[in-house]
Amino acid sequence: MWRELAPIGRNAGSGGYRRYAWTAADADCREWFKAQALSRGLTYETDRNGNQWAWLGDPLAGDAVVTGSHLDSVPDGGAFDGPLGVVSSFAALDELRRRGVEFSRPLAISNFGDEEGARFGLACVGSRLAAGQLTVDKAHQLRDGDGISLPQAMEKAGYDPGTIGADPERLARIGAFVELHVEQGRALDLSGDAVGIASAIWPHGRWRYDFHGEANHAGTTRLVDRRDPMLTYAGTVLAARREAELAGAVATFGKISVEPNGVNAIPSLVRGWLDSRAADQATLDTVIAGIEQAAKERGERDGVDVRVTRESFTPVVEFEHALRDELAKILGKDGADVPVLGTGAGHDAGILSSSVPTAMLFVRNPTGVSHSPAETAGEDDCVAGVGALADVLEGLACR
Ligand code: HGY
Ligand code: MN
Ligand code: MN
Ligand code: MN
Repeated sequence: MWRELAPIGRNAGSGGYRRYAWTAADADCREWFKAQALSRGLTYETDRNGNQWAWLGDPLAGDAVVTGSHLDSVPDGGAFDGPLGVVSSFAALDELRRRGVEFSRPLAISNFGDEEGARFGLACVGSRLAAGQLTVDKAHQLRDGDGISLPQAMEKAGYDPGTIGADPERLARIGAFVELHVEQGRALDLSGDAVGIASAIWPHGRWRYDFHGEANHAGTTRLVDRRDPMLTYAGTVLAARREAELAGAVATFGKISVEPNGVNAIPSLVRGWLDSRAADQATLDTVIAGIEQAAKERGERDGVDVRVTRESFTPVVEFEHALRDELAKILGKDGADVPVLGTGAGHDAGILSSSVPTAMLFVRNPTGVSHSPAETAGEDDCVAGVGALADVLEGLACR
């Protein structure tokens, strides 16, 4: 399985992945998913939002146990973030068949579209649409860097964008969703465990900062006469680091666009995108307010107008205790003490938790590095993750 998936969308130079929503690489990943489903005799379908499902049992019966994740990536992302969950789901089903278990509930494996939001700037588009957390209007307004809208991209990829929207009936037929994911941090490496259970997802969001200055000649404009937005942007990046350190949170300006973007031109406009996350809402609010205030004060000094737009936000997700405790009981059956850990990374399981009991399993990441070609996970740990997922699915879906 892994060998067929690994080359798709991989950049030979960096070794990272560029699997963006509704692109050729995404189409190849979808073809891979469909082939895995059909080769196992599962009922394959794509839902109104382009999410993929592979069913064992009646998709309409209800109370299904679903597992899966996503196959898309961030720019130059790693091999495991997303794919490990999807591959482990198929491998866990193979394991359950080897065990000869009898299923008492429908089981499904899912691939949620556009989880990373790398192309249109909003994470978890497929699951947000399904859960009614992204309106059709807002979805139609999403544009990529070339000005192509989400509906246009879907259409070009052969999907009818006219059907996108909330899918409450589908979600109502799910009794539990369990997502396995490579840990994006080092908690399991530090605790010495191969697998852990998620407790919560930190609240996190994305804010667009527009720094409006005055275009001018880089070589002839005196420093005192400049209204240089790049200066204000740079001061804001430093303020973001300072505010996050003070609060024990995280804040990242990872994306920037400059107009006119000429080496010898003072920019007229600098746009910076802030990703910030904290263990609780109050802390996040403090950090965001502090960064905005610092940006505006700096803007006053530089003669630069600063405008801030919140582009997306995901409130804290506390995974449902009953399901989480059931996983702990299943995985702790031989007395093993399964670690429970929080995460700053967003996931489809977090979005779906508004409509469905959801839980997450994490697999050890020996370096903690993610959203990078250097992301890795040990083979033994991946096998342990499949075994744990198979145990969980057997405990939840089999007699
Ligand atoms: O940004 C995130 O946390 C997720 O990987 N989309
Ligand atoms: Mn990710
Ligand atoms: Mn992911
Ligand atoms: Mn994620």
